Amino acid sequence: MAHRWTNTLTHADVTPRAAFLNRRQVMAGLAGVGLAGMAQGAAAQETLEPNTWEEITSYNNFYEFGTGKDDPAKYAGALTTEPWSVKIDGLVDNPGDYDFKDIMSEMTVEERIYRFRCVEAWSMVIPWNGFELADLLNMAGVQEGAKFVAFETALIPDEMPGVRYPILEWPYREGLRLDEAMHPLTIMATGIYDRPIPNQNGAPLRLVVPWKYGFKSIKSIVRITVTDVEPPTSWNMSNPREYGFYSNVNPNVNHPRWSQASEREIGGGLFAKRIPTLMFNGYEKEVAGLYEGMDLSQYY
Ligand SMILES: Nc1nc2c(c(=O)[nH]1)N[C@H]1C(S)=C(S)[C@@H](COP(=O)(O)O)O[C@H]1N2
Ligand SMILES: [Mo]
Repeated sequence: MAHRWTNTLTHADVTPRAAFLNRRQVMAGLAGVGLAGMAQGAAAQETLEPNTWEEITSYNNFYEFGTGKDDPAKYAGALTTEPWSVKIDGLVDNPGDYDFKDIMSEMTVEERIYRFRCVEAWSMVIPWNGFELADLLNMAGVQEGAKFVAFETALIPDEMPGVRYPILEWPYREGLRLDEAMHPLTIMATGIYDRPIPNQNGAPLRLVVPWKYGFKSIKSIVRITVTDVEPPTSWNMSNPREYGFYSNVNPNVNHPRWSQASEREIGGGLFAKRIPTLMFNGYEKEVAGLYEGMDLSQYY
């Protein structure tokens, strides 16, 4: 039975287009609501040129559709994203199957643009539309004793040619510590460039955690579980030495098989330059406090 909210927004709450565009220019490059005033945001705005729609939607990792960078663009179109529901369960006051449309009617997505750097072996800047994961978790009502949040991607073998291969244990799984999940930079993305998020990027909703490596950003989410134990994650299960639970961007902690001190910018063509990897992907000021006192080479 789908859990339903009353939509408290009226037409007057919708931001007029002109104000919205103006606000976009004013808004800090690294985030939307709540973070616009940050000094680092102003600096980031100048340097954070978003990649093109073409770049963002044609070079993807979504192994359920194959391991080639162009497989998601080729095959993810077959994924049925409507209707879509997200099960929220575990240590919450209001567990249930939440219809994606109901979630969207409750969130003020159109007001928010998060222009985040996303890195792994390559880097892009993507102008996401979405809302803070905290808003969704607060709606579900996180209970006392909760410590982690687990996520699962849809597993639809008929529509996902890649899941025939046991490259990862399906469904794709990810997890965050509760304080990471509640941080305002942790978003649920539902759009790119003011358009619905394309299937290859994780329609209809995917996680974005800009200070962590790209693989933490789980796509096409169907389940969110609030729990008191650290949840298993797909990449950690497949190779625990190479992929830890935290996976924070950190130039000082190398992947066992390659240096993570620099990354290649997508969009630079043949001569794509390598740029130095920044601690926490440039969001150190905002998130370093989450890890105070932790040895990040042990908790990688
Ligand atoms: N379900 C699912 N989510 C996933 C992946 C995947 O294979 N399956 N790949 C991850 C990896 S390795 C990366 S780098 C990012 C890529 O996101 P993008 O294609 O939007 O750039 O998605 C992450 N989310
Ligand atoms: Mo990745």
